[in-house]
Amino acid sequence: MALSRRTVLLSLALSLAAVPAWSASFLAQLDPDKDGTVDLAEAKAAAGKLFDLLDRDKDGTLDARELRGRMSKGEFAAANPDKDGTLDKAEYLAVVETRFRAANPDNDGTVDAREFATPAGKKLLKLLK
Ligand SMILES: [Ca+2]
Ligand SMILES: [Ca+2]
Ligand SMILES: [Ca+2]
Ligand SMILES: [Ca+2]
Repeated sequence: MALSRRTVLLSLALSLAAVPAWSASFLAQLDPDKDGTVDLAEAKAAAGKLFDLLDRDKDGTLDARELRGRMSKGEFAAANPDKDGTLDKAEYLAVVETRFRAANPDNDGTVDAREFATPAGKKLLKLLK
């Protein structure tokens, strides 16, 4: 009896831990001020961290290989107006800003959970984590 009750409590604890995955792990990284939404400054901060993480050779730029599918060829070309074959951080953050605006159709300055679930929101997310 005690065992099954313990099992129930354990699975309850596990499901409780799983439910706030959005707010706890997902938003915890993207939403340091914990207001439940991601503003442009937060998006850029997260994108900057991801940029450094993806820049394996630490040359300060991302090439298509380092981006590993986060952008299509066409998107990469559009994001790289100087055509040097790589994205520097400014170019990367410019794409983040464009995608942020696309993901925020209500223009309230933030992307919330509902907006992140849209195709535009998912595209933005690819550059944030
Ligand atoms: Ca926030
Ligand atoms: Ca690099
Ligand atoms: Ca470039
Ligand atoms: Ca919004």
